[in-house]
Amino acid sequence: MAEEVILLDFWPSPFGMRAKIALREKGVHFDLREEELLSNKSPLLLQMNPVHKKIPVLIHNGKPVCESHIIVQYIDETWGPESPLLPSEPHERARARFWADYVDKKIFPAGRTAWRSTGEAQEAAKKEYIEGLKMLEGELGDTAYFGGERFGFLDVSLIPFYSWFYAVETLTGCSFEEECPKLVGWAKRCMQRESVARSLPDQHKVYDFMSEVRKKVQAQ
Ligand SMILES: N[C@@H](CCC(=O)N[C@@H](CS)C(=O)NCC(=O)O)C(=O)O
Repeated sequence: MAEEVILLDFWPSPFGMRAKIALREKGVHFDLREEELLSNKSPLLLQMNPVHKKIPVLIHNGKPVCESHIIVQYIDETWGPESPLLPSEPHERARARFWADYVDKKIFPAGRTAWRSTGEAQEAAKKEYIEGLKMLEGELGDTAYFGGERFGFLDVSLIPFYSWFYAVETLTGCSFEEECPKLVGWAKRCMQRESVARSLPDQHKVYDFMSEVRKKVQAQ
């Protein structure tokens, strides 16, 4: 029986990007459905993720999987066992999951506050964002990817945020190349992978989107 794989997405979402990268790493064909997230969530999204009503949602043969890290792990367990994203050794797996959780708890909220706010709030969030990225840069060390020589789970978790770098730099006045050059080198290496290059939107398009959201947030 032919498999049906649908991904409910919203193009600037780093969470959606994770799912797209993982599917492309595994060579899975999927039907990408763009949601009108800000104005009109589809009945399918509300039916498939009634708890959070958020994208991404992966629908595999009619069954939904929600939450980006859970989706990436599901993809890893379902397809392409010859090219795993999570390491096989339990402690290495735990380490990858720990830092991926750190990305969601520290990197995402600090970055979001940095580009949406102004003044002292922006400065504090920018500092936190840069500190968080430096921490991850230390974790990367001198290896090609977070998992060593292989592109893996933590790379998938973090690389979407590279598409936000230009917007965050422009809206907050900082340079990631100066602050964390090794991490930027890692990001450029990831961008050479087709799975990543096809899944990350143009940084200028992200900037235009964020500038519009920012105007709305600040007018409230
Ligand atoms: N923890 C979730 C976060 C997903 C998320 O925040 N999705 C946003 C788009 S970036 C969304 O669907 N927002 C719609 C809403 O909040 O109503 C994950 O990892 O998938």
